[in-house]
Amino acid sequence: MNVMIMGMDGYLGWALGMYLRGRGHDVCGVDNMSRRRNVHEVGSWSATPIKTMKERLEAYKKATDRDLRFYKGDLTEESFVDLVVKKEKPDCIVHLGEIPSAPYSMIDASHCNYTQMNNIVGHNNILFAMKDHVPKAHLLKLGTMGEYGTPDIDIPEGFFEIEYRGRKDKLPFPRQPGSWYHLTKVHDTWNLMFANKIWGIAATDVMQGVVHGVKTEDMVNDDLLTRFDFDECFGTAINRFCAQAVVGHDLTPYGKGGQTRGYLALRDSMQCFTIAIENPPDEREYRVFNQFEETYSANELAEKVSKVAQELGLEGKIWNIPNPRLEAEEHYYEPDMKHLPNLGFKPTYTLEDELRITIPKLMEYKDRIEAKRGCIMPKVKWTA
Ligand code: NAD
Ligand code: USQ
Repeated sequence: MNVMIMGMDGYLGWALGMYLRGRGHDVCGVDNMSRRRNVHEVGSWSATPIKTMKERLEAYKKATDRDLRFYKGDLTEESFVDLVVKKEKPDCIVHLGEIPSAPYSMIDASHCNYTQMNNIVGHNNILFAMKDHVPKAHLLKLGTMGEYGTPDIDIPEGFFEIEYRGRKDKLPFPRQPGSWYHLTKVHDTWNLMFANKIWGIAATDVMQGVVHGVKTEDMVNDDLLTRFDFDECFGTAINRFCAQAVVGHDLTPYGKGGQTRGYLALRDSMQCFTIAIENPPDEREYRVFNQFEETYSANELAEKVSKVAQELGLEGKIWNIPNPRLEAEEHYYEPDMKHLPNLGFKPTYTLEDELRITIPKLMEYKDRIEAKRGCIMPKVKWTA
């Protein structure tokens, strides 16, 4: 299959490009390298010393004798997106090319607007280019479990049956996102459903939980590593806890630490994407997959990281600090996850398995985390 990955320089995109190529797909990618700039802007860098895209492509060729094609460009530029989609005519576009940080979008008006413009406009440009050049292709679009928020009832996969004033319908499940970033994903969802309705674009809208870990089997040497962030904006709680443990910083669950999310190992997220790509939706179908393996609260995560850190001779002390975010710190969380297992997905890596790979790998790069220690404690406040 001819697969185009939007956001191929990113945490997931680089790992996915190699994974799909290794399975025999023809893979090309697009990126504007903005993740690198945005992390630099907040004063940090990847704990893993990632190579430039040119070096990555050369290292991949050297290690495997396989090629990946790459286009540097911005998805918010309509003519660029039109051109690459027209040239490549992909069977499937995996859209990972958005700004993924909730705290970054909450810094101020310009970061909110940058995130919203980048994500919503880039996605719309892909939809229009698909309509014009590959109307029968499959769009695998990355949304987030955070679109649903934390309702006090079970969370279905996208839609639910509802009875209201004696009548029944199947409707989109209510979205209650918790940041300007998470809102971009909700806006994308409505735009995607509309494009599906009017143009019949076949789509898988993936509501993905937090992905963690740093290595996949394709990263046979460190020139092929993917990025791993630990600053307050681009580092997720679990990746931050791992980096914190490595440099002897206290692990920082926010507030009461009861905020619960779905988690998925990087290596298993490759399996999920591949299942979705190789089992495309029917013509004109719009489907939603919730994508995660296990659910944990921030406190439970910190305890797991602390346990593995201690096995490795690190201290792993936990310190619940005041929560800079506005969010439920104790809540019900019971999302469904049936569609991927129905297509054959089997979780293979537990959170602890992954931590036993991630933390030792980070220990090799302890100096890089230490050098940016000032980026660990949160400064961005959700409320006025
Ligand atoms: P990432 O920032 O590492 O990767 C995104 C890539 O897209 C970056 O390399 C960035 O430079 C590129 N990009 C952004 N805007 C672009 C534009 N306008 N034009 C071209 N390239 C652009 O993020 P990630 O962690 O790999 O996440 C990928 C996607 O998955 C995002 O949409 C994110 O919201 C979603 N997601 C990620 C997670 C997670 O835990 N990593 C969880 C749920 C959903
Ligand atoms: N948290 C802590 N301590 C920290 C950092 C975060 O307790 O040091 C807490 C947060 O308050 C939050 C939870 O951990 O309650 C998750 O935060 P996070 O930064 O790990 O993840 P989040 O902001 O939700 O965003 C991440 C990705 C995003 C993706 C989302 C999936 O950055 O791209 O969309 O996870 S989900 O969480 O399911 O919405």
